[in-house]
Amino acid sequence: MFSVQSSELQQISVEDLMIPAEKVAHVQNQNPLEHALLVLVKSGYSAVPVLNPSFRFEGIISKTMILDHILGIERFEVEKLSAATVKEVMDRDVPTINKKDSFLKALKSVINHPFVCVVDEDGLFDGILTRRVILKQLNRHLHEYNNGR
Ligand code: 4BW
Ligand code: 4BW
Repeated sequence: MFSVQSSELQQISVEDLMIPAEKVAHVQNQNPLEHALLVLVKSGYSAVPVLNPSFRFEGIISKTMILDHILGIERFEVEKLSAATVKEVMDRDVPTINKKDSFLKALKSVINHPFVCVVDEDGLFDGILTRRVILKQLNRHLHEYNNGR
């Protein structure tokens, strides 16, 4: 049987698979919601990381969180987009991972989240690890295993 434990997957760390910070769309905690919505719509992503001005990871913000925040009784109260900032709406309760963590930990972390932020010991943002990259890697190993039999 295919064993994740016994394969070369054990040699791979988060660092080998992550999308580095400079390629990740992000917003700052002090940005108005309007700016965050613009970044989300223009980038095409459903959610992006939130950083503070010193590049420390704070949480994530999604289109759904923003729309939920501006939803009134009968209409979307779009004027709230300039009145509120990202830090009032973002989700802080999200797991993070370290670039030295193993493939197995990475695999587990993306079961419940489409992406997980990679953060160092000082809380600085290193990048993200996506479900796509993890599944691609797993798929490659499954094919290599099957072809080798
Ligand atoms: O612009 C895109 N390019 C490509 N190649 N694929 C995309 C793009 N936008 C979406 N996708 C695909 C990916 O397979 O749709 C999936 C869901 O996107 P999402 O969640 O709902 O916007 C993508 O899956 P994924 O690559 O595993 O990424 C999971 C989530 O990670 C995305 C988004 O919230 C975040 N993300 C990915 N790359 C990012 C990013 N956030 C900021 N900057 C990036 N470069
Ligand atoms: O209500 C939720 N509960 C849990 N446990 N996780 C949730 C929930 N809402 C979102 N999530 C998480 C999941 O990891 O955020 C991801 C992105 O949600 P999305 O895309 O942008 O609404 C969720 O990833 P997923 O479970 O792999 O689901 C991927 C996409 O499939 C969702 C949504 O478009 C669709 N989907 C999943 N379950 C659905 C559903 N659509 C309708 N009904 C469902 N029960």
